[in-house]
Amino acid sequence: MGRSVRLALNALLGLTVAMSVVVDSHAQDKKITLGFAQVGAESAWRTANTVSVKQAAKDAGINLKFSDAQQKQENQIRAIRSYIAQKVDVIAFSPVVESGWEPVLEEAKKAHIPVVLTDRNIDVKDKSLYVTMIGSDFLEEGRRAGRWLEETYKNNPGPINIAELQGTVGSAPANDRHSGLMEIIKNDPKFKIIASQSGDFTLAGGKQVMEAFAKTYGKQINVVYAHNDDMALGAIQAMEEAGMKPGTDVKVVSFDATKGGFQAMIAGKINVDVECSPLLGPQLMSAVKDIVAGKTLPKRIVTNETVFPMNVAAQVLPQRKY
Ligand code: GZL
Repeated sequence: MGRSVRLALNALLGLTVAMSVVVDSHAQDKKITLGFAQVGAESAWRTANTVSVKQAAKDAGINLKFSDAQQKQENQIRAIRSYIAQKVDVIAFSPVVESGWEPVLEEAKKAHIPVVLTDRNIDVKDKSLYVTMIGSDFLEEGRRAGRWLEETYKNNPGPINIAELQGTVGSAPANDRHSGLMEIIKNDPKFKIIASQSGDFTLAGGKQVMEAFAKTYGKQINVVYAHNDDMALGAIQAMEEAGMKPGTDVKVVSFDATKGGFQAMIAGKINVDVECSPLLGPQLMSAVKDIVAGKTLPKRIVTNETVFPMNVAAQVLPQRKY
């Protein structure tokens, strides 16, 4: 091969390498845009979750488009469609309920926009509609609460009557916190759920439902099983207005382990709080960067959590972040 041809080929190779470095660094410099469709602002947990997502996006240099669906599925679907139209790099959302997502997720798939679920899961046959689900194991949270009840009442023959304040109807946390409890107590006849109704994860909802339960069942209630702290705090108000003593006459089991839940435990009004961490922002942003970089992720990323009985609340509260 003549010298001139060799020189030309070397120059071409050098140019190609230079171009790939430019393209690659340009690709690395391109700011990732994430479209996030949040459930709403229904509870202290949700507020802390929103703060975590927004702060983590800022820390990661990710351009965040954020929407609040006010706990309505149609608003979340509308937000996801708008992110598809805006051609964001990744879509993430916390599904307000488990069903009804296939059509809009099919549209995201057709648009080649990867989807990440955070906090709550969805019930779909085609698991390729989302890359991964980052969040708590609500079934295990329910089991943890059930095990606490079994331990607390192990020397009590019963009956132990439970009034349940359920979360949003059809949501994964409400379904699974109930199922997890039932897994543990279903074979122990002394436990009986005498009342169960949704308070939609809000303080007002918990208070309203508990007012009705107190009127109908009064002193028959031994345990209030609230699917989150906001409803537990509302139920505490209702019980005190009805002359009941939450935390002593009536044991209160709650979820989330927010600062409000800890303060109620210190006041002796919540007996145990099952942790459910809203601090999912950093894990979400790391997953988004991995997806854009072409890495494969596990289908499920579970957050590690624990259970706080009231007797540790005072010493633990200073370390709590939400
Ligand atoms: C649980 C989350 C629930 C919280 C509630 O991960 O989806 O929704 O338990 C919140 O406080 O409203």
